[in-house]
Amino acid sequence: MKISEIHAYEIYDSRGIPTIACELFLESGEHVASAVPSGASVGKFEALELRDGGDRLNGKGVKKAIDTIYQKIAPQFIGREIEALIMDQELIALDDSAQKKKLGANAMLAVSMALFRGHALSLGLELYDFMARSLDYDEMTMPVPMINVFNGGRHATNKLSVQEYLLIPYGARSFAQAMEISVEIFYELKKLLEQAGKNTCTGDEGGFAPVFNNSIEPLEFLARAIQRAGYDSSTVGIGMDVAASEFYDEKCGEYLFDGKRLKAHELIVWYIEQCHKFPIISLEDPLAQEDWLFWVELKKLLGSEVKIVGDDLLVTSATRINHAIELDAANAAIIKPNQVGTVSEAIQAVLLCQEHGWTTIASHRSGETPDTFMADFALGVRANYVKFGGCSHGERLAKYNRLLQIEFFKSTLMR
Ligand code: 2PG
Ligand code: MG
Repeated sequence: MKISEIHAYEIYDSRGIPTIACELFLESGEHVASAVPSGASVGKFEALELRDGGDRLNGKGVKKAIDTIYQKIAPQFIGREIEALIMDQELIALDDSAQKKKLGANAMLAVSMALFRGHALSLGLELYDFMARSLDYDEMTMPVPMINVFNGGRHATNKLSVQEYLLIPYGARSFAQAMEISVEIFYELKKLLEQAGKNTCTGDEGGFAPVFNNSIEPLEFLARAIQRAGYDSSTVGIGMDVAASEFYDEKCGEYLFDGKRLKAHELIVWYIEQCHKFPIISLEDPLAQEDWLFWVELKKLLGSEVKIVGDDLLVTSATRINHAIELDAANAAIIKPNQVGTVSEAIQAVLLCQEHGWTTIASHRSGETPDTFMADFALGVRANYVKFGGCSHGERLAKYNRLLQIEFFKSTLMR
């Protein structure tokens, strides 16, 4: 089926920041849409977003990126038979710069996502099914959600050092049960916060964002909520996205954590202590994005029990993941297509992780739209976990709900 038109226009994400919507039309008249997410705690090595600069919308406009789609990208593909994998390679070839400076990762990803959706539609397949078939995966398993319950760091104004606290219902028998467990704990947490006189407003990713005295208090609240909801560590684990690059002082090589200046080894001791006290099973970006030696140290000390997850460290880049594999610096990777600019490169990152027995976590960004692409992506590439935010905010739940929809119809068909 041929592509007849590609359009792009400016929309706004969950923080009111402009982003790109792309619509691709097939010659049948059918069409698909995509919308690009955007991060706040952005890794130094991520592919770059093209933003307009100037006074309009605080310089965050994306009209230049939209012009790039109309002038440099769309003309390559219009009138041709849709072939997502081949066209994605052509897209990559259009910008050979290290961080996609020429076209902008936002412009590229908008089209890349639309190509995958359009190709799936042209074959009459669901997106996840199209992706799985293109990888020759015939059996699919539902990923486990990592649900954001507390927001800190750059995602809230509460001055909490740790960016995200996550509940991980890994013992659930289905995605539906995993969501049910998570929501029950979310309700308990709200009650506990209310009883403690704490604010229950939510941060950027739909987790609560009250003021805490230190980074241990949220762990205590979460552990109590898990218990009060009737669960224990055989079913539910805890994760943290520390986003440590955000509080790393590069000049002195120290971490400004909980009002103190810590050396990397002191922060590692803090992690070890918390892992002994709480059922922590995942630590994302526990150290800064260039503090490789201490990543290796932490992986040695905790890697057999805990997922040591690279996000800013790896930025979904095959080159950086390969380096981490060589050093044995982590055992899991966050996968975000907008960190590399195309869906194909994100798939390559997943395959590399899978080849080396690493865990993969398909992730949203803190600036999101209701686009559910990442839910299908996670299932199609067989990611082990998904991290789509908390049990509130429509743009977060849209993605969890998409997985519920897929699971419902798959199990209904099997019955
Ligand atoms: C992260 C992400 C998503 P941001 O650090 O993992 O939770 O945040 O999109 O702001 O980089
Ligand atoms: Mg992160």
